[in-house]
Amino acid sequence: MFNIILFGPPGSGKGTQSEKLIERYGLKHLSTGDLLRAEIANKTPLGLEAKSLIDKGQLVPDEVVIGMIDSAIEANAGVNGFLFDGFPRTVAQAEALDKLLSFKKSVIGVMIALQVPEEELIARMLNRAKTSGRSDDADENVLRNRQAVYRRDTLPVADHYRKADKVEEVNGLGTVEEIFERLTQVIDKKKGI
Ligand code: B4P
Repeated sequence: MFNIILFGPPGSGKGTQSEKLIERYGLKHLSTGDLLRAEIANKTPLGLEAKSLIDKGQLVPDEVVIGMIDSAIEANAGVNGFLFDGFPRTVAQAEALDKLLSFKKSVIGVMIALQVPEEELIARMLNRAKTSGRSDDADENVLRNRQAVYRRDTLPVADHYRKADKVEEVNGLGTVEEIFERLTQVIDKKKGI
């Protein structure tokens, strides 16, 4: 198994690039954002709790997302590898993920950290709000809060994987194709292709 974490601030293009990467490498895409939005669409109790936090730009509790990822890993035994998108977002989630993978005798192969300036992120998400219907994209105050939460709670996750020499930084500015090309170069090198 070759497992990848696609890391970066909200709006950095993780979801966009994940769609292309899973096709290229035959990976199973696990996006906690998508899993949570499915719970919200189905109006489950978990979805209702998650929606009130997401709409304020806050993170959903660690135990909730760790439980979702645990079930998803169990449900996908035998895949080539996982592409984790939007997870882990806290150091506690990273430690839990390392443990879940070790039960499967596996590890993270690489964490790719997309680098995008904050003003570009805000512009992208305000633009996405016009068509996505996502309430967490529509209000600039919420968008700024999501970036602040990222800096406070999520950036330390990169340090966690830096200690294990797993982090590769990639410029996230440019066309979707240009960025995809940069990502595949990093992954192919790591996989020894
Ligand atoms: P996510 O669904 O992970 O959303 P995201 O960070 O907004 O998006 P992403 O980086 O994937 O951006 P995208 O490709 O779409 O999280 C949503 C919320 O769920 C979180 O705020 C949190 O509350 C909760 N949550 C999720 N995971 C959690 C966890 N593990 N723990 C706790 N809470 C959790 O790109 C954004 C826009 O840019 C798109 O419109 C796209 O078209 C555009 N774009 C992409 N690439 C571009 C490019 N190269 N140039 C110009 N525009 C581009």
